[in-house]
Amino acid sequence: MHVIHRKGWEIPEREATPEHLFLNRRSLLKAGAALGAGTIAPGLSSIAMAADNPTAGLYPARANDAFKGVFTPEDVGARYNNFYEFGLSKKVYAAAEALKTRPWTIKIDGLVEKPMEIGADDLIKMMPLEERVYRHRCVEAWSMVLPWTGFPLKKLVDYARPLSGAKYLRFETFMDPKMASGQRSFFPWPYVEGLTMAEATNDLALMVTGAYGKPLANVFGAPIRLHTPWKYGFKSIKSITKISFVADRPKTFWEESGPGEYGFWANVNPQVPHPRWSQASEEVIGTGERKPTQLFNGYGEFVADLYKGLEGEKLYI
Ligand SMILES: Nc1nc2c(c(=O)[nH]1)N[C@H]1C(S)=C(S)[C@@H](COP(=O)(O)O)O[C@H]1N2
Ligand SMILES: [Mo]
Repeated sequence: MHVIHRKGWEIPEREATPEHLFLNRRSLLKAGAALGAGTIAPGLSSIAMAADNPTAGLYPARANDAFKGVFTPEDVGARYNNFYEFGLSKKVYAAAEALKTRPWTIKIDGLVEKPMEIGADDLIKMMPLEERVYRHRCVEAWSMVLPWTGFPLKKLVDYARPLSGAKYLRFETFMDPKMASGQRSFFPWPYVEGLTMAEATNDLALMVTGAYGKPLANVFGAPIRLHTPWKYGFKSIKSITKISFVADRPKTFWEESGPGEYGFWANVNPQVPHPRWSQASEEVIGTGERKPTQLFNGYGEFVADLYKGLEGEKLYI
């Protein structure tokens, strides 16, 4: 796939690059000089991956030059997460090791030419993987920058061959309260998210299969999750088992949990506060620094068109 190089997608170093990030980057660069800036040197990370992963050979994938940048170190990014299936704390990485990611199938159903079920490994092998460094902004007013591997969701939409009546995608996470202790709590499990067809086929919408140049660690939502970097992080559903093409707007997990606080659109906007806190700035995880939040998390020129004519909607909640 060819992506036109656009300067605006780059993450400049001046954007929150603390001392230890520089250090981390410098050692990465030294060790992987031949790879060039923005790519990931294999074998440097302290965080292990499953040895028996048949897709391991696909990593690191080719870097997408339009999305290079300085990212949050792995020992920070993989140690501060939201994954409510495994508890409400940010330190869920150990609990998330209970997630059994193989075998894993993804159901594609609803308004498609032919509903199907596909193995996650087969899907990942079939799709054109690339590395993209993306900003991530949680609705709780913190952020990080993550080096993902994945493929554009649009590729999966094309593969699914939706019928003309399909207006939305509805995503669902696994449901297994025995394995995932958090699913024994009062929330409306399983986790559900949704996008419009136009959002899903925007080039920024990424199906993520890896991070830090390796297959996705459990805590990031293995084996496959979504990232829509212009939206609050809760839209980026983890550990997907079902994608349905539907005519009506799906009711999401967070809309059901807190309808006054979380909506369908959830586009990042510093001027629209959460009912209980400001969204004007964000804490950069790992540095303690606060910086101003950007409209659409800085990706506005690429996604703002999606919302023309929808001004009456609650686009920023
Ligand atoms: N299934 C599922 N997906 C989820 C969540 C979750 O609890 N369960 N948390 C969301 C929230 S609030 C955020 S901020 C991101 C966190 O992604 P990260 O841990 O990879 O940074 O995942 C999102 N996707
Ligand atoms: Mo979040």
